[in-house]
Parts: sequence; C-alpha cells; structure tokens
Amino acid sequence: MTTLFDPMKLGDIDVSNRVAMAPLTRNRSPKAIPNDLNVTYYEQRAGAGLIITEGTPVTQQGQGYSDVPGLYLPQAVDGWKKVTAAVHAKGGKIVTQLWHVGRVSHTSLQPSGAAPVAPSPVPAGGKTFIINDDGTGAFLETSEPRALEASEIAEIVEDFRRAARAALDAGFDGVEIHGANGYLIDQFLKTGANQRTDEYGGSIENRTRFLLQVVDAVTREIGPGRTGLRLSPTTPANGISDKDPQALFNYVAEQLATRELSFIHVIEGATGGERGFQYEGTTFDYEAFKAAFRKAGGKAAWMVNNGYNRESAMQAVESGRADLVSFGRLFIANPDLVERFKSGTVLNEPDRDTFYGGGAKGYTDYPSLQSAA
Ligand code: 8OZ
Repeated sequence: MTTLFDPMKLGDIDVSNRVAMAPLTRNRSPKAIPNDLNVTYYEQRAGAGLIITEGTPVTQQGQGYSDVPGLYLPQAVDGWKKVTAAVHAKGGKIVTQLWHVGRVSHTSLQPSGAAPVAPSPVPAGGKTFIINDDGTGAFLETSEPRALEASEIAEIVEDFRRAARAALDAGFDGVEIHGANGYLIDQFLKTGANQRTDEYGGSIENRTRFLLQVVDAVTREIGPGRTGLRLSPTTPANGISDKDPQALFNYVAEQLATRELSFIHVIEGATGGERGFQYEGTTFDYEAFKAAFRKAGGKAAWMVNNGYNRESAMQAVESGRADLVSFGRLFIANPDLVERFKSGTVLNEPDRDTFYGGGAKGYTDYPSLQSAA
C-alpha cells in the first residue's frame, strides 16, 4: 500500500514524500526581490516532499499585492538562487508558482499606475493587500480592469515562458502555473469574468485557449516533466464563477492529459474554506474530473488541497484518490510538518494576524520539534 510518506516521481522531479507545501502569499519580499528572511523560511520547510513557492508574478503587470517576490527582475533571480540552494542543501525539492493576477490588482501596483488587465472589463469586486509607505498594511478594493487586446495576450504567454526559463536559471526544480483562485488564467476560463467574443471567449474551447497556450509555451521552454498546474474548479475566490464548471473542467482535463505534465494540483471547493462549495445552480464532481483526466491518458501526479489534516491526507493517498496532498496553513505554523505527521505529534497553531506582511514574527519563528527540545 502506498502511504503519504512514500517517495515518488512527479514527471522529472523525484520527491521523498507526498506532503507538499502549498503556495502561500506572505508579502515579505519588498521590491519583489527574495531576501535572506525568505531563505530561512523556505529552508526551514525543506522536509516537504515538494515546496511550491508563493505566487511569483511573471511581470510587474502580473502583480496584485505588495511585497510579493517576482521572477522578472535579475535581482529576484539572484535572490531565488539563495532560496533554492538552501532547500536543495537540506535535501528538499522546490518549484515556483508562475502568477499573473489579471484584474485582481490595484493601480498603485501597476506599471505607470495603469488599470489592471483582464479578459473583459468586469471588476473582481474583491480586495487586495497593499503595504503603505509607513509599512502598515491595508486591504483595498481591486481597481476597474481593462480588456486585453489579442496581441497583448500573446505577450503575456511570452512572459510566462520567460519566467519559466528564469525559474530554472534560479535553480528551481520546475514551476507550477497558477491557473486557480480567480487570477488571470481562471478569469479566461470562467464565464463570470470572460465576456469576450473573439477566439479567447464564448465556447469552452475558446475560454481554455489562454491556459493551453501558457502550458504549451512553458512546457516547450522547460519540459512538461518540470511543469505543474494549479486549478480550482469551484472556488469563488476573487469574485470568480462559472455557469458549468463540470463541462469546462472535463474539457480542460482531456486537453491536459496529452501534455505529460509533472502534476495537477486541485483546490477542492472554496479556497481556504468550505470544501463542498458549489457555484450557484451547479454541481461539480471532483472524482469525475480526475477520472476524465485519467481516461484521456493523463499520467501526471494528482495533488489535492484544501483543509486536509494528517488523517484525511493519509486516507487520500492510501485509497489512491490522490498521489499527494498539499498543506498551506499547517506549513505556516509547522516548519517540520512531515516529521510531525510521521510521529503523530501535536501541531503548532497558525496565527492569522501574521499571515500577510511583517517580518520574522509568525514567519520564521514557529518552533520545530527539534528547536523546541
Ligand atoms: C491569499 C492572499 C493573497 C493572495 C491565491 C495567491 O489565492 C493567492 C493569495 C492568497 O492563490
């Protein structure tokens, strides 16, 4: 029987166990450059089978939050080199999450204070986290977006490709494309945000075009075995919704199946919330989604996320329902989460007040079993 603690191959990436660290926005990289505090944070968590970094915008236009590290400045690549070296020295594996927020941004974060971009001029209606000049943080309404021209879409695909190359230059084992949580790729996929009438809107095939162009550009650049993808079929995060997510994602599954990716990372239900959440008037079956992928020949590892604990994660892997499970909040509070899961030890509680922004407090000062002893 396969267990949560068994090694496996994720495409070209060998991992020592099936406990992954989920991507977590922490807003502790001023000027979009990873620093020594970030090195310590990731190094402490190298026991994860796979670390997926926080979302790293592929361009400044892809930024939606203050102080998140990017992959578009040479200094950021140098900063990430220290992170990947530290994680590798501890025997860990680490991929970075390639991110474009689309409409989930604020003019103050955009080049020349411009409007954020989106498939269509439909506001997200949510909030983004901004750090003021005095260092205090605030959640502000996202700004009104403008619709992308088709030629600009091709440029963003190219931005993803370039960032994937930068990721390998920075020493990452691969990348995870952020196709989830109401950000740009999810905005193209779903009817609630995409009102286009060109080849990027309307039919499921058209709405999926941008996702597949990004996947193909990234896999051509760094290889499919180093490329993962995160999806959230039914999340309401950042004001996103869809009229028929099952039909959409069964098509996505079939299209992805032929692309030999490293892993598919599925957020079940509402991100960080109710796992049974459904869009109004729809029902989505996660088992059917996975089955559609396997039936179409998809071999990528299947990673699940959202509110799992030790028992439910062990059960998910032992039953074969998932190959890996990722943990966000538990990894914030427990740098040695894998050791704690193995021994069944009590876990540290995460402190919400220090999730976004700030310094070492609530970031690198959670005790490991070893440091506590
Ligand atoms: C929480 C706060 C800010 C960003 C996501 C990148 O939901 C995020 C995010 C989460 O994927």
